[in-house]
Amino acid sequence: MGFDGMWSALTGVGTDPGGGYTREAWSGADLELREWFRQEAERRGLDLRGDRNGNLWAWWGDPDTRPGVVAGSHLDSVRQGGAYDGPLGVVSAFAAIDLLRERGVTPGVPVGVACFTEEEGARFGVPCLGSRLLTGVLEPDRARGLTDDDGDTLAEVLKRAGRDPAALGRDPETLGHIGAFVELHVEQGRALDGLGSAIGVAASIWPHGRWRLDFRGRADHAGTSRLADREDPMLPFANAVLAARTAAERAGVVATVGKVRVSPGSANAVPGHVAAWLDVRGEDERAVRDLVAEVGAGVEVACESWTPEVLFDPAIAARLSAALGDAPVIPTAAGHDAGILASAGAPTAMVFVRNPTGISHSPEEYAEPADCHAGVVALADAVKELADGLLV
Ligand code: HGY
Ligand code: MN
Ligand code: MN
Repeated sequence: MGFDGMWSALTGVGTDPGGGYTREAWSGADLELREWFRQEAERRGLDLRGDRNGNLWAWWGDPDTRPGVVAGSHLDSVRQGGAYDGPLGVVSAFAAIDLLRERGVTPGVPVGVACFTEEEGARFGVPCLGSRLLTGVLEPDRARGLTDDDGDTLAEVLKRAGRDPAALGRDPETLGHIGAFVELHVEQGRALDGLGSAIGVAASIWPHGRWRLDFRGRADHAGTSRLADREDPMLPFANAVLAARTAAERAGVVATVGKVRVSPGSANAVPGHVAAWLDVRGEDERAVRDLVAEVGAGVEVACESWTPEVLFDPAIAARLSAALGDAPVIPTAAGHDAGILASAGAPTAMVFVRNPTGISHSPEEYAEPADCHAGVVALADAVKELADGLLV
């Protein structure tokens, strides 16, 4: 089944009545997507391996004999997210293997398709959960204790999915299979559109992090409590949101509060507690950290995830740019499993596909079919280029 067939098979999975897709890790939608991945691997005679952290790998050739080239991404999404962020990379990886086979190319090293679990961190709060566990940058005990909005821990959810949470942890054997990794991803911005290029190559990922802010007050009656007597946590919360935006504009970084939890959440009660999540990113790590320190002054702040700047190997980026018709080499402010693998020392690259809307984490995220097909060709060329690099 070529790109279009695979793509259409996914379009009905995890659709959200509010729009877009909600495909959270270990949800029903995720289990459907995992089954899709298994079928596509089987259809191609690939050796399907699930690792201890819930990531999926489908191999053409045996990576136990020698490390190979892996292409992949993720299938989970943010809530009411777009169709392309993640799945475009996984579908394109299977289609790239098809294209290499149609060309009669035998890469000379094993070629794998990877699907990382909980890349968005939309359920358990830590993005790139699967690749962080794989590479050992996330402690398994912390991971097991992460909770979703229902208060279920990752350990409990894994058990319900028939998996052993005790198995979580750094996986040197699986890591050893990766001679090189390349992630194709829809661009989450409009740089390629502005450059008139369907394909791009990643130069870097900005440093970025996610912090939880807790504002505590005293629940009270919305009508009978005097304003002077109130300890309303909504006020310092509101000030923090406005302060984050002002500081971000001043520092040339971006700051977002996209998730807030108010408790108890009655329309006729002053809340007792407000929890909010602050996402801050910027080219300059110092500016990012200074913003968090400023906005978090006097507030309970907990860092839930931090990703230092990722500079992809410039030699690999240049080689791929040349192999892909002098594709532009551009930075991104979006985090990716490729960034985690690069930080762990794996030779890694990213290939971007033009997004004419520039919008992502939204149903408006888009890539033209012709650009998606160009992405498959680019990914196949990138895999072959990286495989040749492993053979020298
Ligand atoms: O949030 C991000 O940067 C990515 O889309 N997970
Ligand atoms: Mn993504
Ligand atoms: Mn994303």
